[in-house]
Amino acid sequence: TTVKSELIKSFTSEQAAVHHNKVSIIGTGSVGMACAISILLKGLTDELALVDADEDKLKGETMDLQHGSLFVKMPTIASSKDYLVTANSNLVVITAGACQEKGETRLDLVQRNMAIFKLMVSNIIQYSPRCKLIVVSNPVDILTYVAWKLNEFPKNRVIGSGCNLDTAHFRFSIGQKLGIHSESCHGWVLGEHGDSSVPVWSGVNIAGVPLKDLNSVTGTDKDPEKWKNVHSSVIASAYEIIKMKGYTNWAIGLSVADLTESILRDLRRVHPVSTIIKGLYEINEEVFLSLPCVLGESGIADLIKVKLSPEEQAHLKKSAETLWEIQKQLEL
Ligand code: 6V0
Repeated sequence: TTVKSELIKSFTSEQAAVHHNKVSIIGTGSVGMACAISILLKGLTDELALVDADEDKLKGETMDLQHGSLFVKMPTIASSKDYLVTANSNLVVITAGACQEKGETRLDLVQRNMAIFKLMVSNIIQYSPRCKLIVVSNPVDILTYVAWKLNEFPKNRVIGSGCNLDTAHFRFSIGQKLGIHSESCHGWVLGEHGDSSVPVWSGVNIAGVPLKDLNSVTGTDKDPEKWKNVHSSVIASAYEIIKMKGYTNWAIGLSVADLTESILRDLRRVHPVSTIIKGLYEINEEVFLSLPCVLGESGIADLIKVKLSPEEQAHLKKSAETLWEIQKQLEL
């Protein structure tokens, strides 16, 4: 006899483990783990699987998380280098990727990440053919395209985290200027994640009051209040944070958990995420840019047709052309 057999009387041998809300995270770096903890704390999943190429890091992160089980309602947390651990996932979040090396061009980095994605995405699909994918790794719009293109994944199930973070930061900064919580400051940053994102100033409003109705030059160079700087700081801050702490992770983790909630709970909330934009806004290239998307259990269920100014539309078109210049050189 053992202590366990003395203490516990076995009641059934039936395996009842039917998981409906399994989430897998590929890459247990700073971003992957911020996604993991944010998803766990929201209680969104009944099984979490982690995958990383670095086995020591993977094991260390998994054990560290598991030891906190006492304090939150932690589901099963499994991890392995082998993608079998991700089998039957409802949602897979990709945060793995190579970092830009000294002297390496953006194209070289994309090409290197593409090789990683090729293997990763085919493994994910093999074990979870019905899953939704959220791509976080950078350059996110191009890698979302790669994930879609390589495997002919249905377009509704490949989602780039895109401008979800940029928009959250934009709304936070508007809130800081007004003394109002971000949730009540409405506005959208669309297009390419990062340096060339497009703030849609015409839509920025608080309680239905558009800031542009109060001053028509809001967001332009002519504005004496310089609201435009709100967007410039969205672009600059990633570099600033990386300079100070080496990486960014908390806000992206929280924002991915918010997307996860809409998908797993089939909420049909609207988020600015990266999707194939071909055929809209006179864009004819197969590129992924952020638009307001309705997210639910099918992934991207619908798109919202935002009315853009001619300048905003031209800006999107230019981003599309820039991305396509890179994408057409990729050896898929
Ligand atoms: P990190 O801390 O270097 O983590 C990356 C992880 O990926 C490491 O643990 C690696 O071991 C792992 N990895 C590398 N190759 C493979 C592979 N082939 N298979 C499995 N695992 C692998 O980076 P960090 O977590 O800081 O960032 C991850 C990615 O997120 C980067 O590409 C960032 O640029 C990107 N971000 C995207 C944001 C967005 O808004 N879309 C925001 C922040 C960061």
